[in-house]
Amino acid sequence: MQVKKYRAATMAAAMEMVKKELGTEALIIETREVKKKGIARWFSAPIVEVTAALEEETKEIIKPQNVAASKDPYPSSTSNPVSEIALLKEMIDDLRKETALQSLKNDGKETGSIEPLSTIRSKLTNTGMSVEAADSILMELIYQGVDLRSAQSIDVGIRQALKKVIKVGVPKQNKKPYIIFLVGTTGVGKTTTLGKLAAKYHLVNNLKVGLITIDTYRIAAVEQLKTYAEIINIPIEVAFSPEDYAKSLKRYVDMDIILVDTAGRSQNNLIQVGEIHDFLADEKPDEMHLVINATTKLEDCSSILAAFLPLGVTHIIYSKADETLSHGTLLDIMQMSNLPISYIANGQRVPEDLVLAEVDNIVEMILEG
Ligand SMILES: Nc1nc2c(ncn2[C@@H]2O[C@H](COP(=O)(O)OP(=O)(O)O)[C@@H](O)[C@H]2O)c(=O)[nH]1
Ligand SMILES: [Mg+2]
Repeated sequence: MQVKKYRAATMAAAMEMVKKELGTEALIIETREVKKKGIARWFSAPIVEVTAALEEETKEIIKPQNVAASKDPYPSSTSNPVSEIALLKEMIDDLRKETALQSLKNDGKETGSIEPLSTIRSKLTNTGMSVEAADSILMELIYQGVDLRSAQSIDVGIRQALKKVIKVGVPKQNKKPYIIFLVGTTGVGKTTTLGKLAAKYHLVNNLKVGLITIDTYRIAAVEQLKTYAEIINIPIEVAFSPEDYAKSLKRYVDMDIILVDTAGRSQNNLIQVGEIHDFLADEKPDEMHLVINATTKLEDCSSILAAFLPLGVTHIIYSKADETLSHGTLLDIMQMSNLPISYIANGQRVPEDLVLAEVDNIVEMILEG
C-alpha cells in the first residue's frame, strides 16, 4: 500500500495531482483544509490536503549509476522529485509558521526576545491597528527569523512585514473618457478630494476634465463643487437621475477624465447606497475610490466596507490623515478590503493637501504617527 499526501490551493488541483501520480484507482483516505488561522492567512494562501492510497505491487525504482550523466534520474518512478521537493518545502514552511504561532502563544519566552512579545504587540496596537493585525506582524517577525534580541532588528522586521502587506497605487488611464467615482459616508471629504483631483488632472497634468455630481440632496453640496469647477475653470453637470447622468456622459465624450461626486451615504442605509448603484447600470466607472476618514473607528470601518465594496470599489482614499496620529487602522482597512490605497488627503486646502499613497510613507505614518 502506498500512502501519500497531496497539497494544493484547491480540492480540484489536489485531486488532479492524485490522479496524475496514483491513477484513477487511488483511494481517497482523507481530505482536509489546512487552515491557516486568522493571522497566518495574511501571508499565505489556504491549502487543501488530500491523503490518498494505492494498493499495488512495489515498483522497483531504478536509480542510475551516474546521476550527472542522466537527465531523468528516476525514469521508472511514479513520483515526481520536483513536486516532492515542493511538498517538502511546503511542510518546512508550515512547520516554521506553526513554530511562530507557538512562540506567539508563549509570549516569545524561548526566542530570547529583549522584551516580551506582548510589549511589542502593545506598541503595535497603540497605533490603532487590531490585535489580529499586530499578531500577524509578530508572527511574520518570528517566521522570518528576525533577531528578537536586537531592538534594531525588530524595528527593521516590523517595517518589512508592513511593506509586505501594504498595497498602493492607481492604474494607468487607458481609455478616454476615463470615469472616476468617489463614494463614502457623509462628511469624509469626498467633494473636497474631488476638487483636489480635478485641479491635479487639469492644472498639473493638463487633461480635459469634466465634473458630474449626483449628490443633489443638498443645494450646498452642488454649490461647493460648482465653486471648485469655476476656480479650476472646468465644466460641471448636475445629474438628478441615471438618465441625466447618461446624458452628461454623452456631452463629455471628448473629456480625458470625468470625475463623479456622490452623496454622502450612511453605511447603515443600504437603500441609499443602492441608489448609487442605479447610476452604474449603463457604464461602470474605471476607478471607484471609497473615501474613509482617518478617525473612523475600527468597528465602523468594517461596516463601511461591507456597505460600499459591493458597488465595485477599486481603491481606498484615506482622508483627514491630519486629524489623528494613529494610523494603524489603515492596515486593517487594507486587509479587510484587499484594495490598494490610492491617495492620502491630509488637510482642507485645495489642491495642496492630497498626496499619492506610497508604501514607505504609509509605513512611516503607521509607526511614527
Ligand atoms: N482636516 C481635514 N479636513 C478635510 C479634509 N478633507 C475634507 N475636509 C473637510 O471636511 C469637511 C467635509 O468635506 P466634504 O468634502 O464636504 O465631505 P463630503 O460630504 O464627503 O463631500 C469640510 O469642512 C472639508 O474642508 C482633510 O483631508 N483634512
Ligand atoms: Mg460632498
